Amino acid sequence: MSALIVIDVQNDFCPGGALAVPEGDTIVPGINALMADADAVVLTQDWHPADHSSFASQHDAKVPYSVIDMAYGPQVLWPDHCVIGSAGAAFHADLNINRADLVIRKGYRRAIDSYSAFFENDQRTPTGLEGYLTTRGLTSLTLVGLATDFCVAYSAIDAAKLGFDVTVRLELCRAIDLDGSLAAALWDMTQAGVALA
Ligand code: VGL
Ligand code: ZN
Repeated sequence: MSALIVIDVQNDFCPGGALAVPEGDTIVPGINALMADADAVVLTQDWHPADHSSFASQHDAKVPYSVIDMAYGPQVLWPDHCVIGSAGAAFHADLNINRADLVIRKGYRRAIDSYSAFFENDQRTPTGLEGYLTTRGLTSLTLVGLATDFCVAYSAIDAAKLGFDVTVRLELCRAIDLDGSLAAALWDMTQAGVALA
């Protein structure tokens, strides 16, 4: 059984949003079309408290897109984005959210960011998605969404490590691409056994 996992198709990651991914909105019609073929559809939603530690605004003299050391390792600092309950955190208005069986939120703990839909950035704290998919017998996963080089890649790599059969549909993803992060993410996904289509 197959699940379509739609990563973070939220207003803040689309043009005009706080952390806009170029062309982030252009993938929405194709994602909606792909939902028809899936046995299950899961949406993820980046969901941060206003004082989240991944926001540059929470650190003295730090600018967005710089990197700091957190307790769990290096962390990129972002513009404030996807604040709980805000319009920016809402799904893109054209995304077919009614088709979703599950919405999984992530990044709601102040001290830990969470790119992956499976584990937070400490690589240990689970979101619960593995258990949901496993108990429903959903072993084959297709991932699409935003951003290719952060939340999509981290989710795909964790899924492959957990033993799921994983395909990323690159034409239905868009990247932030900071300092070669897209090329690195494509390489890391391939190394982890993720199929790139
Ligand atoms: C994401 C940066 C910060 C993503 C989320 O969805 O790729 N990137 N939070
Ligand atoms: Zn975030």
